Amino acid sequence: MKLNIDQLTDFNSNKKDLVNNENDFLRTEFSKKNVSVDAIIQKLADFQVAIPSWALGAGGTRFGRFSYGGEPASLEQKLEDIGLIHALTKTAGAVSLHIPWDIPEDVNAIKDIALDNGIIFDAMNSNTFQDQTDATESYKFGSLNSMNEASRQYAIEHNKEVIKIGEQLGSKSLTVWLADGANFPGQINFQKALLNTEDSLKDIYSAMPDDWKLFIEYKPYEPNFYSTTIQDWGTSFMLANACGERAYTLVDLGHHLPNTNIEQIVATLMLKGKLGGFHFNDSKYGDDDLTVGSIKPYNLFLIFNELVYGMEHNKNNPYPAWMIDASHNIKDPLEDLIQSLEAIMIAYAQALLVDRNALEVAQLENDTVMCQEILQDAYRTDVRSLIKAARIQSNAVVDPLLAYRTFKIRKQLITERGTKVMATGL
Ligand SMILES: [Mn+2]
Repeated sequence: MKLNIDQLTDFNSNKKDLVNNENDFLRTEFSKKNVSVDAIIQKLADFQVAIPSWALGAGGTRFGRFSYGGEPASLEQKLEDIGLIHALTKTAGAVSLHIPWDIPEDVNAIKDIALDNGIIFDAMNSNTFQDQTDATESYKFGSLNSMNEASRQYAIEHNKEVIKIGEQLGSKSLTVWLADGANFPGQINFQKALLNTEDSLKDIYSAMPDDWKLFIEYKPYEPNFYSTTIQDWGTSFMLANACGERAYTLVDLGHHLPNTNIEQIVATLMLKGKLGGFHFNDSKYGDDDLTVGSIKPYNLFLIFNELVYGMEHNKNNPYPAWMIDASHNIKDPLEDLIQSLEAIMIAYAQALLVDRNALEVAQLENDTVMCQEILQDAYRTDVRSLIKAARIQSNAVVDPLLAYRTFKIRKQLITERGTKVMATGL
């Protein structure tokens, strides 16, 4: 199914004046602080977040999976679903594919559907965390870190294959996340596992076209519960430096131990020009894959505060590749993604409102109270009308979730696809 522009325009009618009135108030308030509300609206309108192909169906836990009706059964349908979110929000103009779950049968047909929906192909994701049915080598005891040379080469070749598929689609980057690690002390030799991983990544890096980037994701635990070979940002940073200048660290919000200061990690990486990608989600205990901003919205704001500072000051850091990395076990996946995009835009808008000149002065004067006040003044501002204005400017709808329900999109998808379909890979 596809939404037409008249439906969207009708939905917005009568709402423009209200949005303008709310923003006039913010314009007056923030012009006193030399913050341009209209420049912020433009930045919000330009902001695009990639949707991963695996977030469009119902995910599961190791205990079970509960299907959601109307799930996309093919890559074509996944792109159509992202097209729906993008039409409503104009913030989801990119897809991140997962190979082998999303190998296109007809590359040109897939490119046409993406183009038709205004979607570009962002980072490609390889998969060496599970054995496929036709696999000739196993990843049970590791992939790029493996002591078994045949398994390691098999994993390297898979990544090279992913690069080839990505090239055909117009992608410009590869994200590598490894499940490699150990469940028990003594199971692996830490040094040999790390050296193998470095050698494997260098081999993959050398197979990338000159205009491609390599993103190296890290995670402290899970699926292995004793050690992970790329456990933290420092290990990822070290590996990225070993590979070369187009290799970067990727930060995933859920891949940290509780209470880790993620905003400081972001600042450190951007200072060194090595923050390449960023995955959004939220969590209470670990890699919970919950909806962005649903648990720790102030933390998300503090992280965005560093991202905004880095984007303004660290010209040696590339523009980060943004992606939502979440799994939806009980919610409608499309509604969850709309909620996630809303939370991302809110945190970004609040970070853009920070009075940076005043903050710098307060920091120099060691006025701790005022430093806190300046940040919280931005955080406590209701920025939803700015996001609405950005959406009006981009021909999206002012309230995507309400529009999704008003247009009965899930009901139509169930009618088209049935209740028992299951997305590939899930
Ligand atoms: Mn991730």
